[in-house]
Amino acid sequence: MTRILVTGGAGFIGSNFVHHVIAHTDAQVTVLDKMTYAATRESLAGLPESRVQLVVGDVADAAAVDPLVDRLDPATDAIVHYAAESHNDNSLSDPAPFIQTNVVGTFTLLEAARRTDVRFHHVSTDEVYGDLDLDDPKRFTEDTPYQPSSPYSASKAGSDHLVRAWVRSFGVRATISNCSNNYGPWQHVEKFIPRQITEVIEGRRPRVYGDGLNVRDWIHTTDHSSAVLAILERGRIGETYLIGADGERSNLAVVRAILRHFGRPEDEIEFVTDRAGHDRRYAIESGKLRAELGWAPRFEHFEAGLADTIAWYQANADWWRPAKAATEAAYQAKGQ
Ligand code: NAD
Ligand code: TDX
Repeated sequence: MTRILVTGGAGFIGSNFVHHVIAHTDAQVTVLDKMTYAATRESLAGLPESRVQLVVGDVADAAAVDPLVDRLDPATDAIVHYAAESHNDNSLSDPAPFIQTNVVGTFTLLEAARRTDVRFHHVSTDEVYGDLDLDDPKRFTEDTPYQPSSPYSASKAGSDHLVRAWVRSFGVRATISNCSNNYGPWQHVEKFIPRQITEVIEGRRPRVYGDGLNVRDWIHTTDHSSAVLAILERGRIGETYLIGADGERSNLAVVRAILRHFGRPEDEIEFVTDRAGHDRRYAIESGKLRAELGWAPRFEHFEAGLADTIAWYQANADWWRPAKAATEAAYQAKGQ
């Protein structure tokens, strides 16, 4: 693989993948990113200019996408598609950008891949499968039926369906990955773990939706990146791979771990208005990825990865503080 076009490569997970590719391959990377509120130029700082280029543009704009895809060589190069509107709460306030970027954006990239026969990897989420009961022994697998709950997860489900249709109808050489909840450096303070870490740093209480018993299956973003690279290099065309690290935790358990880390009482929690349609539990069975591609997570101990992440937010307040006040004002207006 000599050149990879990474969409959304200035976001939380996409930027981690760019670092991973530069560290573990010889590839050149072009990032196509609209630089929305969620993008972070600093996350790409320090990468070699000879190997990484940032192009500001919209994945839903064929005039921005086509010249970049035309540069790629179908024999060696690939598109890895991370760009998305990614926050469930925002999709409940205003679904329109989710449909535009997540559905129309994926369509625009697929059309470019169809025209050029460039290899395509689509980054998706476990939320397309809906949710599980807390006491359900089942976990999501590649065969779980789609049943998205929110405008965000419905838009991601729509994008997955487009990829599958373009593989079957047009022979586009694509793979899909559906990953569980990521944590790590550079995640926007609107998301659960960075919001709670920064609330405690600011001397306030963590804010938990509803009863806090909802379960998420946490994976460090670096483990997500290594899985996507394995799929890109060795995955079977047309296949879907679920990515997860057996990290199921209730929201309350995560918040208590954060409070413990800061030496705060574990009951110093503010329970706030629940999210509409709030999914109860996500859980990933990642046996196919592990058995077929030999992938395994490196961050096996969530508490250790969480401690690293807390240390990172403590050391990088200059980065997150400008976004924090506006994010909290928007939550406060919704009673959250
Ligand atoms: P993020 O919101 O941090 O970053 C998204 C990036 O996409 C930003 O840099 C943004 O500027 C860019 N972008 C948005 N709209 C664009 C457009 N129209 N054109 C070009 N760029 C655009 O999101 P993230 O958490 O890094 O998620 C990245 C991908 O991973 C998404 O596809 C998401 O669905 C998927 N995913 C996320 C998680 C998670 O836990 N965060 C889990 C599984 C899958
Ligand atoms: O302040 C909060 N309090 C709270 O209790 C916030 C922001 C969230 N929550 C809850 C809602 C969820 O149960 O925490 C859990 C995690 O919330 P988010 O960080 O918003 O993540 P989630 O909705 O689970 O979706 C994430 O994982 C799947 C990503 O944002 C998606 O992009 C990804 O597809």
